[in-house]
Amino acid sequence: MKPRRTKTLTAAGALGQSAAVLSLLAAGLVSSAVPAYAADDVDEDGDVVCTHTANTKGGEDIRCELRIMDDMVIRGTEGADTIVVSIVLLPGDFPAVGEGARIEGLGGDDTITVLYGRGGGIAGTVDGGDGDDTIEVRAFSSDDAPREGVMAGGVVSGGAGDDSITIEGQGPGMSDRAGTAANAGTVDGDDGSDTITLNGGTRAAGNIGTVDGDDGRDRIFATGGEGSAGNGEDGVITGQGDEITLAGGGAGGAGNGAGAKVDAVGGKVTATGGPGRGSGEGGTGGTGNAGQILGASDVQLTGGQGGAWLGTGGTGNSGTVTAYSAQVTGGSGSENAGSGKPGGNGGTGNTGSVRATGSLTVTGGAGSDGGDGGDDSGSGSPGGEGGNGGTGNTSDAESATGPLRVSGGAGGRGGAGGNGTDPSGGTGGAGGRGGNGGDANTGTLTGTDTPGSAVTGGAAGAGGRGGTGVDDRTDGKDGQAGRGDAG
Ligand SMILES: [Ca+2]
Ligand SMILES: [Ca+2]
Ligand SMILES: [Ca+2]
Repeated sequence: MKPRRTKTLTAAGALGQSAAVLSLLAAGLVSSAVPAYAADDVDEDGDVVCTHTANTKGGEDIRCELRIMDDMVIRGTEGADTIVVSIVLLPGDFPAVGEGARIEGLGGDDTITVLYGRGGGIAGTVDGGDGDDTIEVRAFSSDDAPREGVMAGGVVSGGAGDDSITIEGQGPGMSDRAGTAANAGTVDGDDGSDTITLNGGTRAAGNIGTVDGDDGRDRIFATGGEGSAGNGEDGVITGQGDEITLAGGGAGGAGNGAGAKVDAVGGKVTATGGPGRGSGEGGTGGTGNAGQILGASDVQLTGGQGGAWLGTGGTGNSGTVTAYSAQVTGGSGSENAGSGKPGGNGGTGNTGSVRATGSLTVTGGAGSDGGDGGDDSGSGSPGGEGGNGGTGNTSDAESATGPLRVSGGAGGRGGAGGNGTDPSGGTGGAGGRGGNGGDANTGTLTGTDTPGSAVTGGAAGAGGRGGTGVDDRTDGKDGQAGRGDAG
């Protein structure tokens, strides 16, 4: 196949292919602004861009192996169509569906797939139309000049019906530059109960554009790639009564990023920070919410777990939340990575502003357990210290009518001492000290006079058991329990 570039397909060029369309145009039945393609779609050189084959579902199988550009319209039928747009050749710096171009499924349960290459995904419009449509947009391959799945100005709309829309950003490519967001344009589920799934590429957010679930009980998922937010920086997600789930990627990405906004009237929002970087001394877990989450019925925010080893858990909320009920929890400390290592500290529950008209629970993250010491013929190794629990609230937490419960995180257990195994003189290692419980509150609490409210310090971690030696005199000492803080 010779390399080629599709040129602009003008109305005049299209009409040149079809005397029938020309007569419709003359009769005023077809707009010259939107060319209609009765059978095969061709460019102005006469090259076939899309082929149409009738399928057994009353629709067409439409395959387009070059990008769809400018004012070109790929239109299905009122039956169930399968439309695939894939760029076989890397065509240069152009989107798969160009600005002004449209793919329309029309009625029926259609499947529309766009596989994009170097130039990026959708700068025009993909519209499933009526029916329960499945729309998928993902990169054809990893590449060194990645773009978004839906680019700024691009639109993906499910149309009426219960649609499934899945969009993936591009991976990191051959260089170590970041990948791309799944959506930098507009994704609209439209009427019906839609499922919208956005997965960011490496170090890129799931959403930096606009997502609207629209009418119906929708489910919206936005997940960041490694080290990035699910809903990143300028991302805006709007849903009414919807279920919205945001997750940061590994290496500490936030669930909902700083500057991001979720307008979730009456819906449920879950935002979880990504786990901390997991090599060497682990990194801090990501923040659950660093942006705005407004108007939800129920909000669950959790910081990411610290990275192994020693990583601190992420903050549950550092942004602004208004909800009917909310639970905000700091991330737990890292899992210990091995013999005698200390556990990571829990993250802070809330450092931002949380206002619930009903109940509100804010909890510091749990410290993780210290690692057990290793056995040795001479002297067993000491156990590691348990991590300290995180502080519950350091800033501004308010519950208007329901109970306000604020507590520090529990300290981790100290690691057990290793055993001295030589029967003639082995000495047991000392158990590790337990982690301290976290403070409940160092900030401002409003609403603690409501029945059921409580402000409670975190529980102390238990000390580790000493290792055994050759006899009682050479057994290791048990570790001390951690200190539990008052509320
Ligand atoms: Ca259709
Ligand atoms: Ca449809
Ligand atoms: Ca829909």
